[in-house]
This record gives sequence, structure tokens and C-alpha cells, in this order.
Amino acid sequence: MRKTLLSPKELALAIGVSESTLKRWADEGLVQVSRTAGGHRRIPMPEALRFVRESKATIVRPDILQLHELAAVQQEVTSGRSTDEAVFAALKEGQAHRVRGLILGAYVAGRSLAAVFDGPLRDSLHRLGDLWHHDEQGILIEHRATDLCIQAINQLRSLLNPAADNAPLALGGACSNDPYILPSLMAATVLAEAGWRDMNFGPDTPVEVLMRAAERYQPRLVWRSCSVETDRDALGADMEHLADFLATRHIVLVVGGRGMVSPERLGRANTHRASSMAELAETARRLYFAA
Ligand code: B12
Repeated sequence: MRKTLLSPKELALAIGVSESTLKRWADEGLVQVSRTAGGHRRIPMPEALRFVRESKATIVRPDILQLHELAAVQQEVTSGRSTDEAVFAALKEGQAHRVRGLILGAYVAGRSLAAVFDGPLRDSLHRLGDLWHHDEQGILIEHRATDLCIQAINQLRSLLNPAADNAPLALGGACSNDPYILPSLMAATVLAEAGWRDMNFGPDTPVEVLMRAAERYQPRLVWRSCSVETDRDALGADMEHLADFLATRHIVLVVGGRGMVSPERLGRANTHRASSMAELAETARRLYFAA
């Protein structure tokens, strides 16, 4: 079972400082602690990770933070070798443990989820796509790489604080006939990092499903990705219909992906065309504070 609370001694050991230093940081409010019935300080795991990321602490005992995959790649992460290059190699070779460790390493070193997704993950997948142009070998590797990315993203997700019950809700998915899993999964995870509740309907989600879900769950934001070459007129009509439907309910629509229709066609005040997860994160933060 995942440990959820650390003692000051455990966090101190994990980052190679003395227990008294850690307790002082806690008393100064740099690390938020709760107290046991007996008055002992305890640090929730997400808070420990926040502190490690923001203070740029070096993790010397990843096992204490239950970041086991990190142990195997730690030398690589701290050696200055480009994470992006290492992620590409590990994805190409199908090394699940290394992919998870490297992505975890980039996150605990302080990169935002959006930066990890727009950076090493996107770049590596684009490079993989260019290597084989979908001969048989390429298809196999792309399917496998997609699964390794899903594992790494879900692992990062498990480290996030759960959203508050009254946090704004976002929901979304990929357009009809779009099999691509990762863009929508990334969008959901970026929104979760920004404190939103999220509902991801995944690939190939008909527009009616999104509209029904919007009607039922009253989200503040809907995202839609399109990563395939498709009938531009049909997609454009679909998107206009969705944008108008959401506008009457004051719901913001964020769209993205290689196959998405042009911003001019979507020129509605409630609709944003994003080209990266960083842009989605920015919109999410702005709306969160406005809410
Ligand atoms: C993995 C992969 C597959 C897998 C998909 C597995 C799955 N279920 O997800 C499989 C093997 C099934 C596949 C199939 C095909 N593929 Co393919 N595939 C890829 C590959 C390598 C990675 C795609 C991916 O997941 N990228 C990761 C995402 C995260 O990156 P991204 O799409 O750029 O998204 C970023 C931004 O655009 C933005 N973004 C995207 N969407 C959204 C949405 C929102 C709301 C926001 C805010 C931001 C945002 O943020 C993301 C992160 O930065 C790409 C290479 C590439 N250049 O992308 C080829 C690629 C897309 N495929 C290609 C092709 C040709 C095909 C096939 C037609 C091959 C075939 N002959 O069968 C089929 C088509 C399938 C179909 N039904 O349409 C071509 C497309 C060329 C073109 N001109 O469109 C590419 C570019 C490869 C290449 N270089 O030739 N593919």
C-alpha cells in the first residue's frame, strides 16, 4: 500500500539533510506539516513532493518517497545528459521502467506536467513517427510507445493532490474517428495538476457525447483534440455546433491537435485554439482563479 505520510526524519533522509534542519524548515512554514494525536509532525506525500520540486532538493533516497523507478535512472537524471534524448531511446527500445523513471525525474526536478508533455514526450513521439513512417516495425513501436507514455502519465497523476470537491470541472475527448489516446489524456492530467476535477472521454468521442456530458455535469471547460486528417467540412460543422452549444451555457471550449479546424472558423469568444499543453495550463489557471 502507498504510504501517505512521512515523518520529518524520513523526508530528511530522502533528501540528505539532517532531521533538525527539516524540523526547522517545518517550523518556518517552508514545509507544511500536520500533527499526530501525540503532537508529532507528519508531512503528506504530495506536500513532500511539492517541497522537493520547489526547493530543487536532490533526492538521495527515492525509495523513501516511493519513487522506485527514479532509483534506476538517477545517475542519468543528475548527470546532465539530456532527458529528452534518454526518453526517446527508452521509448524506442520499449523500456517501460526507464521511461517512467525519466519522466518522474523530470517532474520531481521541477518541470511542470505541461512542460514534460510538450517537451520530452511530444518530441520523442514525433521523432518515432518520422523514423519508420508506419512500416510494420514502426506501427509496433508506436503502439508500444503510446502505452509506455500512458503508464508514465498515470504515474505522475497518482502523485497529484486530489481536486477539491468544489473545484471547477473540465471534460473532453478526441473527435470522432480519432484513435489518438495521448493528447486527451495529457489535457486531463494538466487540468488535474491545475486543481480541476477532470473527466476524460478519450479517443473517438462523438460530439453528441460531449454535449450530453456538458448538459449533465455542467463543466466550466470542455477540451477537444483532433489529431487526424479528416473531412474538414464535417469537422468544422461539428465544432461550430459544439462551440455554439457551449457558449449558450457559458462554458469555455479549448481545442487543439494537428487536425483541428482553423481558428478563424472557430472565431467564437468562448473558444480557444491551443497549440500546446502549456497554453491549456495557462487558460486553466486563469479560469480557476476567476472562479
Ligand atoms: C503513436 C502514433 C500512432 C498510433 C496511435 C496510438 C494511439 N491509440 O494513440 C497508431 C500506430 C495507431 C497510429 C496510426 C496511424 N498513424 Co500515426 N502516429 C503516431 C505518432 C508516432 C505519435 C502520435 C502521438 O500520440 N503524439 C503525441 C501527441 C501528444 O503529440 P501531438 O499530437 O503533437 O500533440 C501536442 C500538441 O499538438 C498539443 N495538442 C494536441 N491535441 C491537443 C488538444 C488540446 C485540447 C490541447 C490544448 C493541445 C493539444 O499538445 C500536445 C503535446 O504537446 C505520430 C507522430 C507525430 N508527429 O505525432 C504518428 C502520425 C501522427 N501518424 C501518422 C499516420 C500517417 C498514421 C496512419 C494513417 C498510418 C496508417 N497508414 O495506418 C494511422 C492513422 C490512424 C487513424 N485511424 O487515423 C502520421 C500523420 C501524417 C499526417 N500528415 O497527418 C504521423 C505524423 C507519423 C508520420 N511522421 O508520418 N499512429
